[in-house]
Amino acid sequence: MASPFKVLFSILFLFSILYPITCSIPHPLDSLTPAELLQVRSIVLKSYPTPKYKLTFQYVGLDEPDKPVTLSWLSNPNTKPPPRRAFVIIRLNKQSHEIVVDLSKSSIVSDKVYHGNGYPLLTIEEQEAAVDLALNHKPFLASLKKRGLNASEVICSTSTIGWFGEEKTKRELKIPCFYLDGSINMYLRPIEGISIAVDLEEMKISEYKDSFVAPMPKAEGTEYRASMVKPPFGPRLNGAPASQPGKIEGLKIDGNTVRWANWRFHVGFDARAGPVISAASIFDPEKGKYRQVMYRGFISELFIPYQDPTEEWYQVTFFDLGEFGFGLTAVSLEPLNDCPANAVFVDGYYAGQDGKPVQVEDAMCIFERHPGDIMWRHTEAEIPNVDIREVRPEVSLVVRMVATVGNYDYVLDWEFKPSGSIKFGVGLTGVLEVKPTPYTHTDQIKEEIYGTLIADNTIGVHHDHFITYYVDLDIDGDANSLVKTNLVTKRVKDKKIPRKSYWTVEHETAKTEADARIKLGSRPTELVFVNPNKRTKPGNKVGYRLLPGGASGPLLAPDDYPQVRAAFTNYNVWVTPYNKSEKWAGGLYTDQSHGDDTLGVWSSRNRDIENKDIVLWYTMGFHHVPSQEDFPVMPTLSGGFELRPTNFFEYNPVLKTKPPFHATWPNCTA
Ligand SMILES: [Cu+2]
Repeated sequence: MASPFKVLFSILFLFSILYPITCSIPHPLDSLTPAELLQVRSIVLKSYPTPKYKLTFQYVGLDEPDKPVTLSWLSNPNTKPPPRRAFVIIRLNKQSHEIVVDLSKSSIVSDKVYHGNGYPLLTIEEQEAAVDLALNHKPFLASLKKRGLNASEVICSTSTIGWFGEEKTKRELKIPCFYLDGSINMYLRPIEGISIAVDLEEMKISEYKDSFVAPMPKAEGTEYRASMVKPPFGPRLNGAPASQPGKIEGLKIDGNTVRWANWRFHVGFDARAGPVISAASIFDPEKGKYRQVMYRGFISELFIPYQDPTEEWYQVTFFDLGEFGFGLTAVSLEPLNDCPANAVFVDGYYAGQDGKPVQVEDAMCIFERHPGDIMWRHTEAEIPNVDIREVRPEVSLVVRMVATVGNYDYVLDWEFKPSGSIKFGVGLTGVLEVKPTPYTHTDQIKEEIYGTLIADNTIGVHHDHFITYYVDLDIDGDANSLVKTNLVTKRVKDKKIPRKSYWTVEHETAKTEADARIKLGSRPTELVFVNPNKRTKPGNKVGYRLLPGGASGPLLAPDDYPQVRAAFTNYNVWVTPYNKSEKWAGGLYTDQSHGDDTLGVWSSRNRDIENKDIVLWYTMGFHHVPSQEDFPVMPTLSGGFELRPTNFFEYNPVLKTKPPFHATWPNCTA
């Protein structure tokens, strides 16, 4: 029998390895806690008591302190943190109210009615209520009967309606419906030809049309559950090598501040953005201190215009963050499969429509990635009688969240490398949005079908995914500039030299916002964000450069309504001066927005951006021509970009990393 001490010790040990998270002093950028969400609710309801007022909480999030206040606290975290405030959007009497709540004083600081275009984030509850209305709508039940469909096998979802030049708009949703009947892959079984709209303010059906009966794609072949798929099977794949669950040597999570290797950063969770990374700094052993890299980074918008301009489909132009929210659609991660064994899991909280906190268990994971790559190496074979081989394996720390927005799953990774790089990764997987068709073979098709015939009676509709990141870089301080390092070809002037040409660099500092609207790939340029006030010993300006991923731009006409609303995708790179209110590239009120509050509009003010506190907006784009491999569930398609130190350190920052301790390699010849 184990001694009580040993048992206690074992429990404590287990606790310490499973929970490297400790609580400490609050950080000014901490997301609102469940207790704070409840406090916000009670403060707002005190002003608008029920049942007299019928209000809904559309968004509740941290109203972050002004940046100088946070920076001042970060430079001396032992001082009292600034007062906690919340930013709230409620709907009340068909109006959007913007309310700022001071939690320390339990009071409302401001309460303004928004009179502009567009509507706030949709709540999950109002979407569910809209779906329920449709499912109980008698004409809809009659339409199902006419098609011979069993109502108990019908599942409905929600679809936003966009804006197409209407002078007056109503807060409405469309309700697309699907037929299970032998499948759980509902999105591949749409009931086409029926249009249902719901007025969210009146909470009633505002339009019902049954225009035509379309074929129903078959259920066969749509299964993806391991327990249900039929042979022939693929190979059984190996899992990652075993490691202790939740155990990462050297990882320390203090409240929401993560320390690992030479990195320190703060992790937050927002109903709209999902993960928010703040105050990312890297330790410089030569300077003996942490140096700032990024003040705040998050995904600002995700625009998905479908390319089928027919009556039934033209409205399908989603803005997933501003309409549905990445935090609201965050899903619980599955240990070992969504995240490796060493992962530490973090819950997320948002306010439900009634203002009460909703928990997303294991919404984010933090894990060490061992990709099997080489961080750096060199074999020196030229020196006689000396055997030199130095190798360091690559290792990084990843913060991951998955947002499942209806049919699509987005894997969002923030990866920190000891070399100083930050990699921003997105993986697209899940189920395609499809349209039924009578066709079963491409030879039958004599018309434009706006997609690919990916299975019998099933068109995977063409679409794009444009993901826009907000990255407030503070390279070694907040005054930064964008320097375009243009690579230019020169002729050799010296006639005695047989070489005719070479390339060199010409530096061009972006003075105003117009200089920093960049379509990637148009010319050979390195985009370097520098602190012009800090130089290395040899005199280079300290900086970070952007390593873009595959770049795509919009293909819609600039005057097309969805593109006017998504003008922030017109360039892959924009740089704006920091402005606390400019966070959401498609505008704060994105649902049915008119494009009058986008990054494109802010940038047209052409403000100074040289040696200023600046923000990088990066848009990665995917043009998605569906293929059969995307059916019935799509293998992950990945994209991303990287910010990499460039003359930030005096020399290779991972030169002196110590090689890891490896488990003894089995010696088969012994
Ligand atoms: Cu896609």
